[in-house]
Amino acid sequence: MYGNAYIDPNDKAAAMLAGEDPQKLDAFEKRIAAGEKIEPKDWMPREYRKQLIRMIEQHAHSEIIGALPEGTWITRAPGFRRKLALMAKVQDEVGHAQLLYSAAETLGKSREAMINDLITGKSKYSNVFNYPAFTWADACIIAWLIDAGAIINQVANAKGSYGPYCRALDRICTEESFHLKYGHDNVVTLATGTQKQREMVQGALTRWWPPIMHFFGPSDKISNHTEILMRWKVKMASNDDMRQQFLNMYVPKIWDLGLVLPDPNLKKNDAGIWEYTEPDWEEFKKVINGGGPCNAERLAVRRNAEERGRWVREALNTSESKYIVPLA
Ligand code: FAQ
Repeated sequence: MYGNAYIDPNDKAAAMLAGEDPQKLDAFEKRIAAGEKIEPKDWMPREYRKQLIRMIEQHAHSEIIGALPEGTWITRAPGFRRKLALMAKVQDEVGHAQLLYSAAETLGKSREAMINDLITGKSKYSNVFNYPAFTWADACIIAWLIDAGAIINQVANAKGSYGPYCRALDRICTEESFHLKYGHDNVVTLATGTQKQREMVQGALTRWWPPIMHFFGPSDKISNHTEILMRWKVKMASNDDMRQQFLNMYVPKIWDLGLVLPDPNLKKNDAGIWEYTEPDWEEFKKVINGGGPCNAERLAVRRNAEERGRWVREALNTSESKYIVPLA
């Protein structure tokens, strides 16, 4: 019961739900427990709405910012076939952002407000896209392993409770599975290629491993939102569980290619749990709060796109003929 009654200050969930109508809250939680989807016009606690906006918005930002490190490789991808495939992938990622912004809009935050929060640095987006893609192999590692991580997260969360987000995730996962195959094919080509190609892909893997370990979010011991998000089936597994799933599926594939992971403590123990060196959470915090190697550059690109596209948005939103050239 979380109405206006006495709230234990140590009970985080109770504090978040203070002031909610206990009967409505109870009915809402019963629907979630029964596996029903919550739709935009349904009653929902303020905290559920707030958490969903935060998470879906950050996810949408990650997709458009995520298009940037790979996008710079379109003109330099080796061969016409790979250029075409990369162009299609980047286009898909931007399309994912469109789906996700639309899903977040159903909760009452406008797209303009979301974009504004991104370009002013108020909103977060995935840590991984704040690192540079130095070589073609970096773009290949992103397409294989970042997409793999994204699929693990999104296939699970597509079974969650908020209808518009789950439907967007279903569509996104289908497209991501093509990206994963494309990324895997590129990495296999490099790992089974010349000495120079093998060194290039090994270098990229070594650079990307720490950000990939961070990608699933802080360890469960220090995650802020997992408890309430799992209670409401927005997140269907904890950060550590998703990280374990990723390690279980991809470490053997990486080792099969003869590649080396830069963690001497990485091993599967007798209980089937992957052990690893604790990721550097201070570095993670620095990067997600604007201090990574590419944060300033990524936001500058988005700000520029926003400025340069202003006249198009104005033209679409106006009924005046300022932008229409009269026919002679
Ligand atoms: N990066 O309490 P938790 C993709 C923040 S899509 C940055 O554990 P939560 C496709 C978190 O926001 C990739 N920040 O948070 C693609 C919170 O800060 P706040 C994106 C992170 O929400 C591929 C604080 O840390 N995917 O890659 C990260 O319960 C290739 C405390 O953390 C999604 O967004 C991070 N990695 O769990 C595109 C999926 N992790 O808000 C192009 C949906 C945590 O309190 C090329 N999101 N933080 O200031 C989720 O599943 C969850 O939000 C987690 C984090 C699992 C990311």
